[in-house]
Amino acid sequence: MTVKISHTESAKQFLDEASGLTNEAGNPRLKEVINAILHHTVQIIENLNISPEEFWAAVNFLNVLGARGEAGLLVAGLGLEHYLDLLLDAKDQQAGIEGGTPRTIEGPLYVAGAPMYDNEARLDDGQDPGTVLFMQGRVLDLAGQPLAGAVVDVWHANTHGSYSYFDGSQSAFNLRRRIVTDAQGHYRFRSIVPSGYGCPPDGPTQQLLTGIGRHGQRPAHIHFFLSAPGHRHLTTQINLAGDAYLHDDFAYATRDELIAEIHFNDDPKELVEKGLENRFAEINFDFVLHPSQKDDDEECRQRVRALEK
Ligand code: MBD
Ligand code: FE
Repeated sequence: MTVKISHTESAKQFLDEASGLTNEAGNPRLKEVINAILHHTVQIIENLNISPEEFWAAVNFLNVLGARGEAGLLVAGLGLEHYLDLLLDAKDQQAGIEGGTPRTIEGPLYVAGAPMYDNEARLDDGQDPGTVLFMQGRVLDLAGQPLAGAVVDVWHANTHGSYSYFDGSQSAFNLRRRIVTDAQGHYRFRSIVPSGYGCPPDGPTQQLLTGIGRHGQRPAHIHFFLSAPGHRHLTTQINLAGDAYLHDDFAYATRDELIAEIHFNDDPKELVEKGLENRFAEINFDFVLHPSQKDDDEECRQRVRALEK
């Protein structure tokens, strides 16, 4: 037998009280959000006949999720972060904004404050024996004109698929840099070819994904924040062509326009020129930014994420 009470006046009053709507203190926006969460939650409990055992299993899951620092991983894996992109895309479409490099998810592994360089930088600290990667390109406006002084904030994983800061064994800001474009809008960097990411196999996110019959793997990718005066901040990634998970990303970030060809080069003359012994990889990729519509869409909003350990 299913009993439902969430539609009753007394239940509504109770949830108003529990979300602080009946008091004068606190933050009105927070009250509104908490009230909606409570209403949706009790409806799920009623509609799906959630048992006390299931309820406490969920509470325990949240504790483990927090203790392991995986909340950001779960929202990516459940597609909620991609959903934010779909919503922003729909808003753009409605406003007639089109073209440019598409956005895709930020992911939970950005760290603010990476070292800043003019025009070019080396991202890796030389400790990872991965394939050397040279990536270069330009930042352009919608008319194809170069954007000088644009900031390319780049971050990616090492050959184990781990990110500095979150992986305490890497040096500070390894594989994280900000590069300012030159007068022709050029940026370039040397790094190593990243590997794809896999959710920690013993963690709560993978446990949940396994429970719904899914894997927790991402294709090899490189993250970017792009910003330039008078232009809209862009959060995006490139996904490396040829990866087995390219079209099977657990976080749904791959977009056709963001697939980057990677060329492996073992030309002896070029190896000598570059002072390298083994074959290296090259990626060329240009980014196209929209003009900013409002004052506040040039910068990325604050992120609650530590700068230093
Ligand atoms: C990543 O590297 C990532 O980019 C996302 C979205 C989720 C987990 C790991
Ligand atoms: Fe990533």
